[in-house]
Amino acid sequence: MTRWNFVFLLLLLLSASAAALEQRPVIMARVSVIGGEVKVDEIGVVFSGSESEPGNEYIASVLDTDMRTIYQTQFSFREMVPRMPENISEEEMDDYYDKTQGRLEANLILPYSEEAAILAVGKDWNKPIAFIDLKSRLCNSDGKCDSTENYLSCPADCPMGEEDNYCLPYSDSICDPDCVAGLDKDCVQAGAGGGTEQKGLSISELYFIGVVIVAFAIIVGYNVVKRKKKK
Ligand SMILES: [Ca+2]
Ligand SMILES: [Ca+2]
Repeated sequence: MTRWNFVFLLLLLLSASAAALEQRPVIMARVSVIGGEVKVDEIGVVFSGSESEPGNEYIASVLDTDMRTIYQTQFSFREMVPRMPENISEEEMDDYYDKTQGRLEANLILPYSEEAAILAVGKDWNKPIAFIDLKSRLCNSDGKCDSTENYLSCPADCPMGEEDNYCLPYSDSICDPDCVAGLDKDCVQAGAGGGTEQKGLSISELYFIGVVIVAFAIIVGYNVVKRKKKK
């Protein structure tokens, strides 16, 4: 291998690993089956570089409102051994076993698209056993930020400056109240409770704006004087 080939290979490897780590918006959904009923227990859109666990028993399809497939992947359910709650009576224990025995679970990571409307789950791609409504969970457009919505999936209901339990530390002049003050540079500490608030303009920013205004005034003034002299 020549030296340049080696350098090229190294660059290729570096870019491949960077791509593997790249964060993209995904739908994270915890799907469970109890007594044949398929449910979504938790769902939300987050930035992530992870993939679904590999499997081949079931097919998950993300469909748009016209039932066209946007994305399809294979997965398997795992049998879950639920954690027993503490201080539980015998009666409650029977009830608990009935509810949780044979419970299957899968964590799906599906690429997010605004078109995503339905999650279909089944053993055959053309015979789904469950249709789960994604739209109403990820963005129901009712003007209220619900627990399964956030800025990524529903900016209309969860605007950037309001709490949605998901920190996006963008330098966008808006303090994301879900971030601590150091993480989102647009936030400052508010009181001793660890809360944050929107940062005002800093001294250096005010100074910069002042300099720009003065420079602008000088240029305008200079041109006015020059024009007057010409007349
Ligand atoms: Ca909502
Ligand atoms: Ca911000």
